[in-house]
Parts: sequence; C-alpha cells; structure tokens
Amino acid sequence: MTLAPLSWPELEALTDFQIDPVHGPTNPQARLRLFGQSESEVRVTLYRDNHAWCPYCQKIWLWLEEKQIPYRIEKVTMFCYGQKEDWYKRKVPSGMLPAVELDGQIITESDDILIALETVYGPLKWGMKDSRVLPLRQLERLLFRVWCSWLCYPTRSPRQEQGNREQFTGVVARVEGALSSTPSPYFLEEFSTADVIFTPYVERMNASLYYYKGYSLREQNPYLSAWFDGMESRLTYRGTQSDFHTHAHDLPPQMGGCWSNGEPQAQINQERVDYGPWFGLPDVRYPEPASSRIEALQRVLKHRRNIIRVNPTEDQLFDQALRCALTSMMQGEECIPPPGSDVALRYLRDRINVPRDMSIYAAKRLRQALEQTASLAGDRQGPPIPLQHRRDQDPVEFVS
Ligand SMILES: N[C@@H](CCC(=O)N[C@@H](CS)C(=O)NCC(=O)O)C(=O)O
Repeated sequence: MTLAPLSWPELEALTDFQIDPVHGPTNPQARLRLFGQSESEVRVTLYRDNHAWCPYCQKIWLWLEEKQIPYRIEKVTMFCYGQKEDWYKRKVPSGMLPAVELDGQIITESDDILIALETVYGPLKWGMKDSRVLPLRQLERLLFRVWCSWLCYPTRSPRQEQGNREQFTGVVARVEGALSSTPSPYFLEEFSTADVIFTPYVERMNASLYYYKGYSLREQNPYLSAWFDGMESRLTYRGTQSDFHTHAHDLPPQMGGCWSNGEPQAQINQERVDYGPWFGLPDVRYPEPASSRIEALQRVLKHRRNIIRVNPTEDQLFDQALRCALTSMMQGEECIPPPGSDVALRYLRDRINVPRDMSIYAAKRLRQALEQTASLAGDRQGPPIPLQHRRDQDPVEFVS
C-alpha cells in the first residue's frame, strides 16, 4: 500500500517527544544544566561549538555531566562551519574552543580546564595528575599521533600504508593491555577522568578508520569493544555520542584531509556509511530506544522552515517530498514523493548531524526514511559534501 503525505499539522499530532533540557538527560540543545539544583549554584559557563562536534569540548562536556556540576552553555561557531562570533573573539582572541568561565575567570586548553575544575569540584574519581591517570593520558596522545599519521597523510606505497597500520595497531595493543588490567570495562576500576580523556578521539578513530581504511576498531579489539559498551551504558555519553556519517564527513576539513586506502573493505564501508543501511553499523550497540522516530520527527518539525529554505530544490517540491519521507517514517509504508525530489531528499540525508540535530538512532531512522523515499523518485545524489569546509552547515541559517 502507498500512503498520501500527511499535512504538517497531521505530522505534528504524531509526536509528543520532549525532554527536560535543564534537568533531564545529557543533550546538545541545553543552554543551562542544573541537575535538580538551583540556578544560583551556577559558577561555570562552558563555551563550546554549535555543532556539538569539537572533540576537546566533548571532553569538558562529558566531565561536567558526569560530575553533575550546574553550568551554562554558550555556543560558538567553528571556523570551518562559518564566521566566528566577535563577542567570543573579544573573550578568547584565538577563537579556540573550548573555554570555560569559572567564577568570572576565562580558562582555555581542555586539560587546564579539567585541572581547574578539579580544584573546585574535586576529581572525577581519579584526577588529571593522579599517578595512574598520567600514563594513560600519555598513551592517549600517542594513540592520537599514530592515528593522525595513518589517516591524515597520503601514502606513496602499499608498504608505507601497511607500516602506518601496524604502527597504529601496535599502540592499540597497548590500549587493549591497559583496558585488560582492570576487571571493569573502563581504564581503571571505575569510570573516571581517564575514560573522559580517551572518549573524543577513540570515537573519531572508530568512525574514520572504518570509513577510510576498512578497519573496525570497535569490532577488532575485544577490550575496546567492551569499553564502548561500557560507555554506551551511560546516559551522559549517549547524549554526546556522534555517528559514523557525521564524523566521516566532518573530520576532513578539521584534520586537513583524511586519506582512504581504497581497499575493498574501505569501499564497502564507505558505501554503507554514505548510502545505508545505517542500522547495524558499529557506531552504536545499545538497543534502539522506542522514541527514536518521534524524536526525529519532532526535531525536523522544529526546524522545518529552515530545512526547506536551505535545500537546493524548489521549496514547494521539497515541502511535499519531506512530508512523504516523514509520513513513511511514522507509518511504515511507502509514500511516493513528487518527481525530481530525489536530490532534495538526499541533500538532507547527507546533512543530518549527530548529536547536534538528534540522537544516533533518531538520525538512522530519518536517514533511512529519506533514502527509501528518495529511491521512489530516482537515483540522483545531492550536491557533494564539501571537503575543505562545512559551510553548508553554517549555523546562521538555523537561527530560529
Ligand atoms: N589544545 C586545545 C585544542 C583545542 C582545539 O584544537 N580546538 C579547535 C576545535 S576542535 C578549535 O577551537 N579550532 C578553532 C575553530 O575551529 O574555530 C585544547 O585541548 O583545548
């Protein structure tokens, strides 16, 4: 059976998705986090990127959420997405993120921020300067360097590519050794600062190596696999977690390029991340929440005017096509979109940003509905995602 597209009011009636951004679970939309405390307790403002993508910001974000410190959030544009706000450059002339204002004093550099926060609020179990955390911090930086060497430089020969891979997997073996030395899935006996330090780049390594090198960090290493599962058992981490599609396409402009080795497994993985199916990718393993569809619908409804305005296709055509995709997502049947709307639907499919726009499973539901609906109209792809910048994601376009 095929469906007729629902109207916007009919779609609105299908979702009651709501979270409490201030006191509820970790979420990228919040501008204030209180964890049941009063606003007068707030001593910290976190300046972080609009896209909830910056890895160093994720470190601070996760730490504040785990410690349940009341804080405010001010969002700033990263250079590659658009123009940096003048008010921020006056505060932090380099424009670098993250920054924290603690009792009126600005602190930059994510490690210094954590050290300053620890002096006021105490460590997250074991602190940044703890004798067991320090070697783990060094191991994380080493892992980061060998990841960059493999991913971010073109290689001249298969031998060099193999050397880079072995250098990386050699350090991964040391990470596996560290993880295996405690009975918990975490780096130490309990979740701590050490896990926060590893989180941002291990998440980005998992995504980028899967996509560009055909190497699945999470699936090929049992202790890292258990570590990811342990991380995903925490609502704090789930709220900050991104997906393979977002990382694979946001990393190149941030890192100055990501080079595929062109191997068959890398090609298979690229197809899968770009064109689906997105369910079953090793970017998430906790079960899908029952609310993923209503979340995706609610998030699209909130921004629908801007989503339609920035789309390269004519507004009326895309309005109808988008309603078709949403109708199909909610009702589980095909809804045939107007001719010529394949490009429009795939343009949006490629620009869902996790977790900025919605959580990981909501994004998978929406990507799937957009792709299935687009395939009923044709096989044309949207304009390619830029590699040098991501100004197609300029937050200015989404100021409500
Ligand atoms: N060492 C710094 C690095 C921070 C950093 O590189 N931040 C990047 C974003 S991930 C940044 O703000 N770049 C400027 C921009 O993109 O606007 C730290 O640990 O905080």
